[in-house]
Amino acid sequence: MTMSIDERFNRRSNIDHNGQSNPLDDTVKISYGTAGFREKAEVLPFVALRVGYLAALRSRVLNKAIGLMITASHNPQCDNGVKIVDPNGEMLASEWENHATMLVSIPDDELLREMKKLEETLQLGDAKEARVICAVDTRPSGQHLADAAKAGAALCNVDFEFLGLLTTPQLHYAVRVQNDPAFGPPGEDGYYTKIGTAFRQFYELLPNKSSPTLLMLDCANGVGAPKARKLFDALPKNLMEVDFKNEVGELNHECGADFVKICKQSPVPTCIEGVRCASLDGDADRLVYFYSKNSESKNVILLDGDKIAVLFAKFLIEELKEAKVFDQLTIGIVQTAYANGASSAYIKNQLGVDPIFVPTGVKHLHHEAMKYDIGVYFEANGHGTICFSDHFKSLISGGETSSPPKNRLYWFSQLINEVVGDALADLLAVELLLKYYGWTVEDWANKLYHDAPNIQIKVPVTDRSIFQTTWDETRLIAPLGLQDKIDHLVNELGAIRAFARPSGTEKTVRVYAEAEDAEVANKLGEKVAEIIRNFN
Ligand code: 16G
Ligand code: MG
Repeated sequence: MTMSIDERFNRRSNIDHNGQSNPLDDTVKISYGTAGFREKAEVLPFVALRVGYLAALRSRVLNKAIGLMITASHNPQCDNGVKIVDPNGEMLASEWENHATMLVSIPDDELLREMKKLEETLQLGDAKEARVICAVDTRPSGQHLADAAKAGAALCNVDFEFLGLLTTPQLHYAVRVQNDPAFGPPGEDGYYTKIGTAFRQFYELLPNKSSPTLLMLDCANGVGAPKARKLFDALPKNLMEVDFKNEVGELNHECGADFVKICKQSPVPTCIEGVRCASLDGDADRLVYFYSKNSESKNVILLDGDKIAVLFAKFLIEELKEAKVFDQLTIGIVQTAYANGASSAYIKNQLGVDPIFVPTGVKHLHHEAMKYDIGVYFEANGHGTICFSDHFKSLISGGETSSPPKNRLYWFSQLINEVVGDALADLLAVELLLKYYGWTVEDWANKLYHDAPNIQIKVPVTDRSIFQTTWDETRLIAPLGLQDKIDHLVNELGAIRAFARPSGTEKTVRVYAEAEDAEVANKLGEKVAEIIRNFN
């Protein structure tokens, strides 16, 4: 029986979700940011309900499964977030971000009217495949928010499938295979099967199968811990030796990819000198590597997203050249303003590809990367992946469709989670390439390029919206005069560059400074931070 929207809305009082009321006053605006809505968990139930409704609406419009991930990634444990995953496993289409922002910005008494308006404009039909697939990270608030989202989906009469704990990339995968079964085997186990098989097949093609060396894995006390264990359990024994750290404890507290990247320090517990270490973030879509040269010090040598991008791109370009298909494909390497200048120079001068720069946020990088047959994208913070076109896929399989081709390029592309940056898939890819090149983590750090000294500083601000930048985020256009001051400082100190941009996820302005000398970079960063602080 088809229920009218009034009936559905009135019935909601029977649903026990505690979440429909907007607790925010009119002065507080929250918008669908770089990675969905992110706030203190206690204000989010009404957001989860409305976003659950919107996800259901989108699934009815497209007659496909839509994903809903409840996570605040690397933010503190007390925060949470809600974001929608589109049917192909990618980020929500930008025109729907506006619907999302509008829906969560209105008071309760306008909600029904706006829902009616949306439903009228979008013309809902009979949608048998419509459903919302939801997962949560390990935050204590996750279950409650998932319940509120379920109540939201019920307002649109759409089935809600709760998959429980998953990494963000696993939820993206689940949504994609639900809508496109050819993408891989279904479910969480299907995910392990797909990337586990690709790992094993690539491993078989390695020229040198030396015994494994220890990897210390910092799991940020998050969902990556149980999921990485399951993944490694699905791999053949004796191919990897992993020491799991930070599996249980306060999420992201003094550990995890964001902490290591920003502080350039070893997470607690301190890593052992010379041992290859990797950190995941709270929802396991970011990965950085590091190692310590001196156990007495907390400082580490960092191998961030740029280093991973360069490693992947170098391998792909070499393989394409060897397979004599390099000239038949387009390759793009996408970075943001945070990419270390030395990585961009290496990509341009050594790999022969002009890097492309886009604003922060996976959606921008992914969108750009999709324009190429091979689109490698990474943010310096460790989020990234590679997109492969159909042309690439048919070229490397040489027209063979009955059995998978026996080449490294094919299995590498199968290992990569091309719908979104995936720390676990990227980790296995890095591990294989280090084996392939016969490199230690130190070789990887030293044989490609050395990072230009740099610093990132977070400056808390009361209103980040007054800080506006150019599209590529390298220059401030408002408040007027601030960029001139930054330019002046860069010149005065003889540094390379500095920029300030408002965060899309926190109430801060982020300052980045780069120079040939670490002291100069630090001094420049501090001075720019001071300018922002004084303005606030
Ligand atoms: C989110 C984005 C990440 C971006 C970061 C920037 C996704 C899935 N994640 O984590 O790409 O680097 O926000 O945060 O889009 P910021 O705006 O606070 O600097
Ligand atoms: Mg994350």
